[in-house]
Amino acid sequence: MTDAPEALPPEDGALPEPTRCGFVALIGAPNAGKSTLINALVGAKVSIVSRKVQTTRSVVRGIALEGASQIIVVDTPGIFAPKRRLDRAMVTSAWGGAGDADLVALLVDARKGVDEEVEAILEKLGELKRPKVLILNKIDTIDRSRLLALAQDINARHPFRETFMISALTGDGVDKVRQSFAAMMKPGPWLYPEDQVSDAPLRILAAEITREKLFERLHDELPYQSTVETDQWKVMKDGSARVEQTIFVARESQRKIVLGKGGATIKAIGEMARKEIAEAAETKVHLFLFVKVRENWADDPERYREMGLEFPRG
Ligand SMILES: Nc1nc2c(ncn2[C@@H]2O[C@H](COP(=O)(O)OP(=O)(O)OP(=O)(O)O)[C@@H](O)[C@H]2O)c(=O)[nH]1
Ligand SMILES: [Mg+2]
Repeated sequence: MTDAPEALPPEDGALPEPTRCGFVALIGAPNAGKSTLINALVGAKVSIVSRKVQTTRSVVRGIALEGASQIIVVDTPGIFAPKRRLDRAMVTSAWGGAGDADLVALLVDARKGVDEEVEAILEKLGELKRPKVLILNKIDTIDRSRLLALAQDINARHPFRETFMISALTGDGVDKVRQSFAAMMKPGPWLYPEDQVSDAPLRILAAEITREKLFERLHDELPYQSTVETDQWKVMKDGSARVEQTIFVARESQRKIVLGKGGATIKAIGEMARKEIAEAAETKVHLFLFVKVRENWADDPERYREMGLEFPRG
């Protein structure tokens, strides 16, 4: 005997399927494709993506719908051996996100296979008392035959409830993942309205979009040594938004790079960011970017609060 109402044939329409809801944490090494997958599952851009490692800094939640299920997908920073303070905060936040979830999905770059980073995550995964699934990503880049061997190898190290093979980039296999997640959610009411795709306020998403453009535009260490904050979001009489953001860098030389010759670089970054922020906000946006040198921003608790990260002491 259960309390759940019996399913009726859909034509009847009298009793809808009971709703389901839950949290799925996506974890994995940096660059595995976690943010690409969350965007594909949600069907909207909720998390920024780049070719570089360590793009995602804090926990980002995207909201996917499948049938009567609301799936809250938690994107986490890549897990790696942390060195700097910001690295430690990111990795702690990733494991924290996994510990709170109803289901943990480990994403592995199939082309890279089991390297040191994946091995370290697999070793620690046993401590996590949560149902777990394995997702092999980037199958567009490798041979099917290698894929099966990889799935077996990883499952021998840590048994997963299910294994998926997908390409988050092309969308191959993503629907199947969403459907399986939906079936694994517990019966219960939805936590977010039907049309909401992310729990992040627009000002946070806007700062992330500008950071993504910094990643795209600038090379090597610079993106890691910078952070972006939205200082002001003002709705104007005509409905448009005036948005002011500060890009923090660690040194004067970096400020020069971000500005570019005659301000050309910051102008290009601002133009790309403005377009995408306007899309996300569904209104016209006037974007003002400022670049400030804060030598020790990566050791400043205030910056961590803005990113939604716990400040690691010591
Ligand atoms: N070929 C291919 N590339 C992919 C696939 N999924 C993601 N990528 C690429 O891999 C790179 C990293 O993707 P992200 O989604 O930023 O990876 P992430 O795991 O969120 O990375 P961090 O936030 O740094 O931990 C980007 O260049 C993506 O376009 C895929 O299925 N196939
Ligand atoms: Mg990411």
